[in-house]
Amino acid sequence: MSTSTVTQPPKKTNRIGLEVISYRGSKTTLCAGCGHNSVSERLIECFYELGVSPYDVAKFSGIGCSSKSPAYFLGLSHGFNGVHGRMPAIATGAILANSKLLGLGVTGDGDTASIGIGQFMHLVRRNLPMIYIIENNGVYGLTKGQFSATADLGSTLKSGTPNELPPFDCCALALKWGATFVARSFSGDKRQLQAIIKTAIAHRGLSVIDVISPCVTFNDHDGSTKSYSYMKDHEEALHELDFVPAFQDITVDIPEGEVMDVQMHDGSHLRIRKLHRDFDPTDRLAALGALEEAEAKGEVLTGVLYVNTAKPTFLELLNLGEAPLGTLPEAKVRPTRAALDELMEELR
Ligand SMILES: Cc1ncc(C[n+]2csc(CCOP(=O)(O)OP(=O)(O)O)c2C)c(N)n1
Ligand code: SF4
Ligand SMILES: [Mg+2]
Repeated sequence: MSTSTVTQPPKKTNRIGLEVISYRGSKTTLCAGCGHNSVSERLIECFYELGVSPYDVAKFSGIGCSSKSPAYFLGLSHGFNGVHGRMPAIATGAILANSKLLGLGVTGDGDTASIGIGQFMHLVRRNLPMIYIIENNGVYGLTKGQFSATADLGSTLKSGTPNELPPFDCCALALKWGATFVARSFSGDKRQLQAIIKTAIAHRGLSVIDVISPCVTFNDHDGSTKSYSYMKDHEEALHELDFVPAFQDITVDIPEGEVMDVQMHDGSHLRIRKLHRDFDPTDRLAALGALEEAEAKGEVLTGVLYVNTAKPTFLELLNLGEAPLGTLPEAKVRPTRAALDELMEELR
């Protein structure tokens, strides 16, 4: 009697030997078609393709459908679901305690621009090294679709009620407050969003990514400016983006002509193929101007708006050193009895 052995094809793994399943999370409970689900998919792909260890990532969020989404990707990573709008404070504490972690914040437009605007402002000002993704649908999806502070003037609720307050543009605000990486994308633009997330992973500093991410249940109707059909008609891509990781040979295949390469801290490259615009993503004023111009035309400008690799991060400003605070022995982080007594004497 002959025996035959069935050989299984080798499992596909990334450069650190992990399969894509190691980057997935639990099954989504968000509505089918919600833009936030596409963002989760892109995060899984980008972290897998770049071979980032999921054990080195710390996910942070607040409250909202968007803030639930970290449960649906990078299930092996650390995670903290904070109070509504207060994720930046938690992320700041965690990254200060362990600067070796790659911080990944996922939040909503309500979480960031309504209740959390003050926290967002200080996070940007400090240039804390982390990725900060705003899944922007213009409404509070989780609490049944009220307008958020990013809802456009004249945009309507499902009931037809128009928004009468001017919106906050999170990219323009981040640029004003000194952000070092600012980008906007659309959850339906797979290629562009992938290139932006990969560049943000390579950036040392705060990366603000505002992703228009339609809420199919409460804000995907004709009067909405954050719907799939509106975005299809009004998205204006600044440029075609490509990301070349440091571990790939970057000397090959650099096309001639209208191409600009921005080198990131780790040696990776953000490669920009200019379309019809002569846009320089290292010019902050030009980025602000382009946003204003697009708003006046009713366009949604997407792409990498600004990159600054020179500004120090919050960790560098604090001169924290290489070893994470959380790993230092007690003798280094706790004043001695004698030092405390001396201090008390001085205060008498
Ligand atoms: C302190 C506090 N205030 C209000 C709420 C109610 N609440 C929960 S989620 C949410 C808005 C979420 O909107 P967004 O951040 O845009 O997320 P989305 O659901 O649209 O993804 C609000 C107001 C809360 N949970 N906590
Ligand atoms: S209510 Fe809106 S934001 Fe929330 S999961 Fe459904 S589609 Fe997404
Ligand atoms: Mg929202």
